[in-house]
Amino acid sequence: MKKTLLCAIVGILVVSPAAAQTVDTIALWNGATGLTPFGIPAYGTYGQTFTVTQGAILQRVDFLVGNCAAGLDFRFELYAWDGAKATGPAIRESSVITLPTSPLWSFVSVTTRVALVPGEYVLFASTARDQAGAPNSVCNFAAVLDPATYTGGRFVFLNSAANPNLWTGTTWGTYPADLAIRAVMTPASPAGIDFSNDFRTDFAVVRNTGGGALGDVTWLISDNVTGVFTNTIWGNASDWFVPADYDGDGKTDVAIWRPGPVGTAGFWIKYSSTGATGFTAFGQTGDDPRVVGDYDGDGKVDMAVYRSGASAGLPSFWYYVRSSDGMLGTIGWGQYGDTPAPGDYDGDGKFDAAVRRDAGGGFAQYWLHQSTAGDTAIYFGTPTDRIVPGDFDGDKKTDLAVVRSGGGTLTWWVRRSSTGVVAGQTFGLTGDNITPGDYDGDGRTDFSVWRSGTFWVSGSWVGVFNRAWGVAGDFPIASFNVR
Ligand SMILES: [Ca+2]
Ligand SMILES: [Ca+2]
Ligand SMILES: [Ca+2]
Ligand SMILES: [Ca+2]
Repeated sequence: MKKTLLCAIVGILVVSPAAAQTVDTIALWNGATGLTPFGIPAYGTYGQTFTVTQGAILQRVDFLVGNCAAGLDFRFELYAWDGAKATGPAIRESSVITLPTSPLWSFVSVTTRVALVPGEYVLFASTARDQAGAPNSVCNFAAVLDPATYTGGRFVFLNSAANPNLWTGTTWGTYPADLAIRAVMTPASPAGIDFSNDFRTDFAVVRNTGGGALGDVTWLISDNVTGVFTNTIWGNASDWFVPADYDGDGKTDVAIWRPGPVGTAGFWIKYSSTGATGFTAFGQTGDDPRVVGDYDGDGKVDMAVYRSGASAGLPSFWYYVRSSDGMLGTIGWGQYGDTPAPGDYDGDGKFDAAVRRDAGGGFAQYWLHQSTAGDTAIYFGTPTDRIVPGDFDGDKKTDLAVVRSGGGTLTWWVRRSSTGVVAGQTFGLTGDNITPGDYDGDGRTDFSVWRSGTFWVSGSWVGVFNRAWGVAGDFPIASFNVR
């Protein structure tokens, strides 16, 4: 392959502190240097490998390509990288991008939100799927001809012609350079019910396999990405299911809360990090344990219960065990008749107590006790809506969200924390289990329901899809804290 003249390149890899893993070699590009030929029919695949060291959400990819002898179509792809070639299925594939016949650079920006686990990946542009009927063309890809510019990866290429199978089927070529590319990444955060820490909610149901009101239950888990199936017998049919990441390894732990008198009631947790099991006496019959969350902000979910005021006018209390020091935390918030609706509404990493209160006239008011932003009350929805916890806009702040049944269908109403704007979307049927989670791995909670053995997901990135899992009568775990 030929290249343009190497010009002096000054500077170091630019890293934004707020997005620790962002890769940006465009900042070092001299405005002229490029690699060629990218185009049709040969050398149709140009890519850049890169390394993710901590879970990250790839938000956007920018690059410059142009100087095309003829217009052409290509797609941008994201795959895992095995050291020699792309591997596995596409993590993301863009729609077709068209380059004009032009002597100029085109700045291309591809928004492609997706959570990535630590590892090596390859971002590449390829004409392989889009060569039919196209004229021969040669383009230039902006690049930095110093392979030490970015040490987490390098420029790679493939003479893939019109055969995309070669992406994963043959060893790629290398050349000492980095593409001029900006891969904007932000830290990923747990995706609700995620037993494998890949930032995607898993498909999981609990089944009464023992039979009867006190029958043993089995947790049946299908990993979202790999499809690997695991089952765990844990708890019985009269327990409360409270899956959460109690040991802070990023993986949801199988856990139940068993009601009973003080000293008997408590949390039975199967810790993912060690496989050990533990019992902690906490709470008493009548408490609501579905308020578990990270109240002290140390990255571990704290065991917690909500204890409603006993009668009209009496206050409610939230009790939790601080995972940071084992001490009891107490929050007085809410009153008899309220519905708990906790979350991290101010996005400081600490769970906030919150309740919904019937405000009269068919209105509901949410009273938030935020750990940093303070107390506030917001009118939202009706007192009979189902409360759906989640971060639907992906700003790491819990959004007020409900599901309302009407006319045989479900409407999801979300008040985005980023804008305060309320919007509704119909998804699901009356009677479905409501199973919010981030199933498509873009960092945003998706609308999802489970119906007689099938999860239906309206992915915030990928659109509607479904996955068969479980049978009628099972309990989908993702609905454990929907009220
Ligand atoms: Ca904690
Ligand atoms: Ca908070
Ligand atoms: Ca949000
Ligand atoms: Ca999503």
